[in-house]
Amino acid sequence: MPEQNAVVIDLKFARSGVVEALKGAFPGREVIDMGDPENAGRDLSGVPYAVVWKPEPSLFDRARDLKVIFSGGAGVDHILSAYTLPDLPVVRFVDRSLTDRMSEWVVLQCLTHLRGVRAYARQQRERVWNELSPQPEARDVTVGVMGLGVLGEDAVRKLKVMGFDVIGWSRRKREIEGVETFDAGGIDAFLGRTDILVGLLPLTPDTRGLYNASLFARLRQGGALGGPVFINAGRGGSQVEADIVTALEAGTLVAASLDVFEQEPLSPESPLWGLENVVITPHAAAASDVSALFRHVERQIARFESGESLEHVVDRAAGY
Ligand code: NDP
Ligand code: OXD
Repeated sequence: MPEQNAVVIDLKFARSGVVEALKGAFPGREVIDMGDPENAGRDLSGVPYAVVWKPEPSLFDRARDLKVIFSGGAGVDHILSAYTLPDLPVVRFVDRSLTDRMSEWVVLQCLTHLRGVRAYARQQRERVWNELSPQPEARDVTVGVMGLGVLGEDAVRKLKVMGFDVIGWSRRKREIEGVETFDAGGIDAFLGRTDILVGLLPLTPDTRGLYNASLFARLRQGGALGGPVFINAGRGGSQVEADIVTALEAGTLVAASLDVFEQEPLSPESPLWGLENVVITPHAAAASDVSALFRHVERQIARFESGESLEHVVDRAAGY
């Protein structure tokens, strides 16, 4: 039987990153790495902690004495929706490195659309010297961020530093200095002001399919970029890709940047690949730094074992 304070790891991340990060992690504890074939048949009874990203479905039956489940990422839909979980605390990954990476991606995408990066790349391929005008400034563009949690709030602050006019929307009203915010009921007012929509929402029953034709039609038409832009790095299940394609073709949207998709990997058949005004990244906006993840889990276990409350515990009823 494993030691009483063991940690089981089932992370479907790049294997080399997990192996490297495990060196020296969890000092004084037995670590059972399910990525190691030698552990395939291990008895997991008595193990109190699991660190998981898309774990094997049988894990929660086998590790029946778990006390805390740690998500390998900020999102928890990968576990809440796919398994019948024991009634235990689920802790999400919150870390500076992940937050910084996400804000880099969001700011990059907003600037890409503001500064016509796609159009200049096309001109360069065609050896065309042509200055695009007019050249709107960030202050002429309102970025509406949906989801004002750890990631949304940081993105809002960094977009403001770049000069964008930034507004935000979340389920409950959030106060962020210098930013107009809207709660769930204020969605129409929020959308009607938004030129670039940034999705940083978790996937829950309430947010599934939210980014659809009806929502795109309520964004501010016209505006400094010629029409609305849609950017999503939350979850692909919140978007209706057929509606994105139709909106782009009809001009209801003028451009998009997508890091997440209804089905991942995105099918080679998806029409999104072929659209000039769409930026596609392969769910790479903010990868988890595995060493930082293990340090975060170590800190939370230390709190738990000394009787302090765990941080970043998921509200299982709300789904995030
Ligand atoms: P948080 O839990 O900190 O924030 C979630 C935000 O979404 C909160 O502001 C919350 O509102 C809001 N929200 C949730 N449900 C609704 C709803 N129905 N209507 C309106 N607002 C809602 O999460 P994070 O900021 O840490 O992460 C957000 C998501 O980003 C993750 O769940 C994950 O899916 C995704 N992600 C993607 C990555 C990538 O690489 N593409 C990397 C990491 C995360 P309230 O403030 O009222 O609670
Ligand atoms: C996460 C992700 O949720 O990488 O952390 O998607």
